[in-house]
Amino acid sequence: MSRLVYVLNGPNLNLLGKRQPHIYGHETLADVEADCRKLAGELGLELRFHQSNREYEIIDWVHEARETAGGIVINPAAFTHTSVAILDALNTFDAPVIEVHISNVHKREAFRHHSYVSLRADGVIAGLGTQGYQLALRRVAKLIDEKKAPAA
Ligand code: DHK
Repeated sequence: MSRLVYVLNGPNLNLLGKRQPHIYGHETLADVEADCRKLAGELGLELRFHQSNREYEIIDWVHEARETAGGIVINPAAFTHTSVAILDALNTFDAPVIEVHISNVHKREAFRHHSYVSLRADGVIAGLGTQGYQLALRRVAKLIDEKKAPAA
C-alpha cells in the first residue's frame, strides 16, 4: 500500500496560534506541519499537507488521495458538523481515515458533538491538542504496515 498520507485541514485552521489560543493552543499550522513532516520522515511516510477554507478544495484533495494515498488524516474543523459532501468523498476512499480535533469537541457546544466524518473515520482523536495529528499519523503508519505484513 502507498506510504503517501494526506493531512487535510478545514476552515479557520490557517489562523491556528492566533485564533482562540485558550481553545486551540499557541502552535501555528506551520508548526503542526513541521512536526508532522519530522515524524513522517521517521515513519517512512510521504506527506501532502493542505488547509482550505473552501469545502470543494477539501473534496478535491480527497479525490486526489483516492488515486495515490495510503491514508488520510483530516481535521475538517467546522465542516465536521455540517458536511455530507466531505463524508461522501471520504466514503469513496478505501484506505484508513483518521479524524482529528484539537479541542475536545464533546466538552463544547452541543452542535460540535455530532460529526458526519465520524460515520467514515476508522479512528477519532479529540482534545489532545495538536499532538493529535502526530498520534493519527502513527496510527495510519501502523495500519499501512499491518496491510503489508504477510498473513501469519
Ligand atoms: C476545529 C474547529 O474549527 C471547530 O469548528 C471544530 C475543531 C473543532 C478542532 O478542535 O480542531 O468544532
